[in-house]
Amino acid sequence: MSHNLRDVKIYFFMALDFEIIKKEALEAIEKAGDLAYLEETFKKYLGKKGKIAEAFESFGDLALEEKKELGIKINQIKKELENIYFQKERELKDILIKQKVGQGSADILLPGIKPEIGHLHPITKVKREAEEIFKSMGFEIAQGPEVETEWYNFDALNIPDWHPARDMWDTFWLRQSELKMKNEKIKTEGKLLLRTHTSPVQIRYMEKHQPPIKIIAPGRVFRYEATDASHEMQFYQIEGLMVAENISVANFKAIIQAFFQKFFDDKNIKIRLRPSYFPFTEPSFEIDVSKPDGTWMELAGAGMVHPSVLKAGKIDANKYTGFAFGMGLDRLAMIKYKINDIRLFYQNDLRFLNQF
Ligand code: FA5
Repeated sequence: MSHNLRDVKIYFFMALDFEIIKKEALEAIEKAGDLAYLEETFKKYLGKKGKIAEAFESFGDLALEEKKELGIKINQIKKELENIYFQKERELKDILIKQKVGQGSADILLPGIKPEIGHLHPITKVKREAEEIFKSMGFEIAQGPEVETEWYNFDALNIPDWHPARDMWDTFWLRQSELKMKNEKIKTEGKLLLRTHTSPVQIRYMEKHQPPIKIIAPGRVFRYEATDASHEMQFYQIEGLMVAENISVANFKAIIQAFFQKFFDDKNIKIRLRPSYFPFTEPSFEIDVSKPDGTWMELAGAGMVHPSVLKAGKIDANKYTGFAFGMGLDRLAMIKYKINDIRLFYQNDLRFLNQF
């Protein structure tokens, strides 16, 4: 490769020039006492119209070989200067922060801004509290599906389709075609519906377990009925079932009383049992709890499990007896939190929900 003497000379002079610029720039960066001066220095040497860029332009007519070498050299110098520039910038910023903290304009002891986190819905709270109390009394938690068959929701609970008691539970029936259900199931268990109460869980559990049985089954239920201050179309119940030898109404009374005392944290809470009718219990009663204003609110239906129901659950009705109850969780929450309209729970109004 042949080197033209003129180009070699220019190369050396220019390389020297860059070394001088570099030295100058380093001194200026080193000297910088604040960020503004540092930025100026950057512009002066490393900016688009800075000294390095200017010098770069001036070797336009240099031979290719020398041009290349000079380019490599300049890039090295630029990198070196940039690194030193950024290091200096960090140092100056640190000094600035320390000064500000010292002057008290940034109080590092102030508590930070808390991120907003959600909280439990009042019904969920009440559900969990009720579960804990029943668990402490030895009950296990069972579950069943919200989409039920006619058999579990009605027939197995001693309510065949001709029975007038079906009218007690206005029902959302599901269209079979929409559900792609197997016809075999319809033949044996009847049409599908949204469960109107949690009582079908009793049957589902008894089919798989023999006494002693002591369960609760909390969950959502649905009724095709008009809403008002104490009735929703969709609400929560908590079912209870205890089956063993020699279970009597006295056992039920003791347990439900203990539950209410704990739940309302009041040893003198007043409850009353009213005679009632459910096809799946005999005798049956309704449980009312006294509200703070002295009036009564119906909280649960209950009774001694009907022998036909034990049979449907494959349990020997001659040997075992049991009690069952179905309590409205929403109504429990209404009394606990003094809420006079059940519909508030489902409107998702944050002004209401934020109170819990
Ligand atoms: C039943 O649903 C029976 N399955 C209860 C039962 C279980 C009886 C086991 C015997 C043995 P009832 O329809 O009364 O019963 O409802 C029970 C409770 O659910 C009521 O006491 C009430 O607290 C609540 N409840 C009923 N309907 C509504 C409604 N539309 N909105 C809110 N809560 C309701």
